[in-house]
Amino acid sequence: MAHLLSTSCSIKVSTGCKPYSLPYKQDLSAFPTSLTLQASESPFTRLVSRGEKHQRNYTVHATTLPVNKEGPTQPSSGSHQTLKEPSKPQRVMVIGGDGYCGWATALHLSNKGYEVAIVDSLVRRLFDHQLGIDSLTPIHSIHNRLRCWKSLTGKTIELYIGDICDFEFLSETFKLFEPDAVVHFGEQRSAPYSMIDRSRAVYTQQNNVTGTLNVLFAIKEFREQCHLVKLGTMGEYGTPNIDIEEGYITITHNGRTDTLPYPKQASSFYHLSKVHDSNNIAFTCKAWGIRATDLNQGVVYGVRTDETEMHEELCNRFDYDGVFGTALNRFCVQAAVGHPLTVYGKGGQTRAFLDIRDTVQCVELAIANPAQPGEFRVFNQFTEQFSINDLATLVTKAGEKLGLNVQSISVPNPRVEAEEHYYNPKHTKLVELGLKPHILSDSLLDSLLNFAIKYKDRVDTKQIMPSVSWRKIGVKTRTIAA
Ligand code: NAD
Ligand code: USQ
Repeated sequence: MAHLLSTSCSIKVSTGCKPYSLPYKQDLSAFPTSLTLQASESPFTRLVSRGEKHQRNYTVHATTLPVNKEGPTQPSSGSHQTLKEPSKPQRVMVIGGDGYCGWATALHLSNKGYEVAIVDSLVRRLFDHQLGIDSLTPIHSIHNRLRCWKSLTGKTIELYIGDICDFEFLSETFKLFEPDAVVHFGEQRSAPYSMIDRSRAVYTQQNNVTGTLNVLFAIKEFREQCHLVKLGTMGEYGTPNIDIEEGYITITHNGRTDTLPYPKQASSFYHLSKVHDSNNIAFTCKAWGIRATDLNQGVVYGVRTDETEMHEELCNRFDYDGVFGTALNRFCVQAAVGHPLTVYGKGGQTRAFLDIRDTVQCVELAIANPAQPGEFRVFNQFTEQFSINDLATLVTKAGEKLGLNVQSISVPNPRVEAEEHYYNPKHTKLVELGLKPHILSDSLLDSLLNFAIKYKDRVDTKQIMPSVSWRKIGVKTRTIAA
């Protein structure tokens, strides 16, 4: 599929931008950029939007190597750090670095002294165009973002634009950048998107599973010692009626005992793609000695990190629509615009959550404390758990304090999931490595709500109600493009 999707494109990005210092309103469009694109038809055109042509698989090697003055965070005590030169900044490739978690992480790692390269196909921006949705926050082009970062900090983040399903492209990026660690965020990450219709279900699994397989092969072929830090999801486990362990469970059966991968019960084609990834990674750790950390992340909320706050042009995306928006972020936007909070079904669904500032912290901890060769390490990456009803109550109270009139409605659940269930996942391993969680406090909810209020004029309220049904997959609704 990757080859079928290939197009021949090249982009030249001039790096001759004038340095500038902190002002918020500076217009970066003044910096010269020269683009040359050639694109050919591909099946992907049919997959996500008819009648449009897209650019796929173009490669950019935009910048020269950075000169960093600080070293990265050192491993916490008790870790099994085995890198040869731990004091030297490591080279970290952030796949999916233009997305919500990836952008914040790339900046954070760059700020901490790592040499960072972003690899991204920008396909997420394309999904937004095709579905007619947009981030609550205005987001700048990846080129402007990186120029802004360089101007503010003097640090360069390399940029490779292309599809990791194209192994030729990925190989080139590995050979050019020579990563010590790869943080892999680069997947189609929306459960509702994967449940729109057959083509999106197939696309999600092909994109995610093939992309991850290619990363594994690239590590094996070009960077054997490279540590893979892969973003998985808490949704891989489902909602079993027993405690959820971190990756493995010890079972005694018919008098014999073994420690086995924890059973997986994912509940969307997206979540299933993560299960398939985990199996492929576990196998290659065993077979080829790959070192890997699977971060089973909960639902992320928030938008600000120390780095994205430094300038408006570094602002992260914030999804609130019914396809890409996630529970708490959506509720804050709904409260800000006076839309009732959309509790699906009974609202007893309980999930694990974390602040985006903890996402970047956890990834840094995983990189600084790498897995051993051959080790498939699993961390449950979240800080707290809430039911959807809990979240609705918290947002209602916080909204009222700000003078908002917040109501909730029970929306017929578009998903197939337990609406009342036991939920007790463990999450101690990242804390043992030094994670200092940001807890969902009143003041944090306040600031999230104020943030949503600041941008409320950009909200398209037509995008708020869920438009994808697990049971009626393939039935077109008014908000989904053909
Ligand atoms: P996102 O959609 O904002 O970003 C994903 C990025 O990956 C996009 O920039 C996209 O263009 C890129 N991408 C996708 N397929 C690619 C490919 N084949 N080649 C190159 N680039 C590709 O998603 P996010 O919210 O930042 O999530 C990042 C990762 O974290 C995902 O793997 C997701 O499953 C996981 N995760 C996210 C959350 C959450 O709440 N956002 C929670 C748990 C896990
Ligand atoms: N929900 C509502 N109302 C809403 C939105 C969601 O009740 O308006 C409910 C859903 O039914 C579900 C729960 O909230 O029970 C979580 O849904 P979500 O959309 O916030 O998150 P989910 O689809 O699970 O996916 C998100 C990210 C995904 C990541 C996952 C982590 O999009 O990339 O893998 O969170 S986890 O949930 O732990 O699997």
